[in-house]
Amino acid sequence: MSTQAIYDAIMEFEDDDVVEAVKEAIEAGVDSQVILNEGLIGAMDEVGRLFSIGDLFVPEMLMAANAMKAGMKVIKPYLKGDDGGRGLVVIGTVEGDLHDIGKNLVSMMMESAGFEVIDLGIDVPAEKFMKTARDNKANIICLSALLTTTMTTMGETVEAIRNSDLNVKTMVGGAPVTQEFANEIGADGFSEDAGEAVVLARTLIAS
Ligand code: B1M
Repeated sequence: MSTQAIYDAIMEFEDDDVVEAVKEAIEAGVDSQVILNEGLIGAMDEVGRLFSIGDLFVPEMLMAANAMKAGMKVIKPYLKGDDGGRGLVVIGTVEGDLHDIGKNLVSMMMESAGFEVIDLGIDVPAEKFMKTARDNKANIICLSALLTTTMTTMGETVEAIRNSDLNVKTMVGGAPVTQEFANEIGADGFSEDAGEAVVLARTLIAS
């Protein structure tokens, strides 16, 4: 069984069909990472491409995002965890940025890997990241940004954390974020995707 039905249902913004297609794929034994990467994320990449060339608009992008979220709810319990994760992670999308699908995915994968996760949601100011980390003695703050404009905010947030008295590592990610950018802003780590984020978090905590 392929993941085409999942992909198609997202492209048609049909939340119920996405849920059904994901359930069918799981029942047919398709690997959860394949469902995620080929079906769910694959469709969102295409939505982004169509938006870039003016074939889709914001309301449609939002409907696709909601359809993807419906699918993510179904797949959440099947994302493979292991017993490697220990520690507390505070995660959020930086101030000015409303994208949360990738951040939610990182959050889910961290939880499945055994980390305790406090998810602050979207549009999160630096002060809120720092207060939450301080109040909960977090090991890592994870920042997500999807817009080139909010990469600046990400840099400012990392700087504020570094200039504070907090003993916490910072990890950054999101489609426009790169390792070079992470180095430039002084983040402790960068990960390309949610799976890599788990491995990196474990390494940072051990270091
Ligand atoms: Co927006 N949007 N959007 N959007 N949107 C992008 C990002 C864009 C690339 C589309 C495009 O032009 N092709 C473009 C940004 C261009 C740029 O900055 N250069 C864009 C734009 C322009 C905008 C608006 C400005 C549009 C407008 O209003 N004119 C507006 C901005 C609103 C704001 O934030 N202030 C806007 C709005 C929206 C919606 C609200 C409609 C919706 C978001 C809904 C939601 O998230 N709840 C939306 C969507 C859906 C997208 C696209 C199509 C899909 C994003 C997504 O969910 N991808 C996106 C195009 C694209 O990226 N292909 C686009 C799937 C997700 C799993 O991937 O988030 O990259 P991603 O996460 C990955 C990795 O990046 C990584 O792990 C995940 C994979 O495992 N990762 C991390 C992410 N965060 C991490 C944190 C970590 C580690 C890894 O911590 C350590």
